[in-house]
Amino acid sequence: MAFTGFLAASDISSAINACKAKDSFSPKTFFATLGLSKKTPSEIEKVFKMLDQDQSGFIEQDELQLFLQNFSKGARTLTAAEVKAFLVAGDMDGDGKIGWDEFSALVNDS
Ligand SMILES: [Ca+2]
Repeated sequence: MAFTGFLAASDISSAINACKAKDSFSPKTFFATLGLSKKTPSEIEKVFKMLDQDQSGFIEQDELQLFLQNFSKGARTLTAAEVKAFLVAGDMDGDGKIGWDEFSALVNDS
């Protein structure tokens, strides 16, 4: 898995398991469980680039929906309500997607 180098597999499974139930996902809780805010900016950027599957420079809604599957292939997709809440938490300029500065602010706030 792409993240194995700097994220502990046990932290990834804890984070995934904590939001198994639909509508239980919280980006801040997820990032906190991963310990992502303690990683270096370049490591956090690697995670951002992985989530930005089409390399557009933004994490769009379809990519947010598949967010968990980047960490664990068998994970569920996020519900429409969770995608919306993710944007409320992270999309500071209201353009409907999450850019690098917004992602890094969200991670450092978790
Ligand atoms: Ca994108």
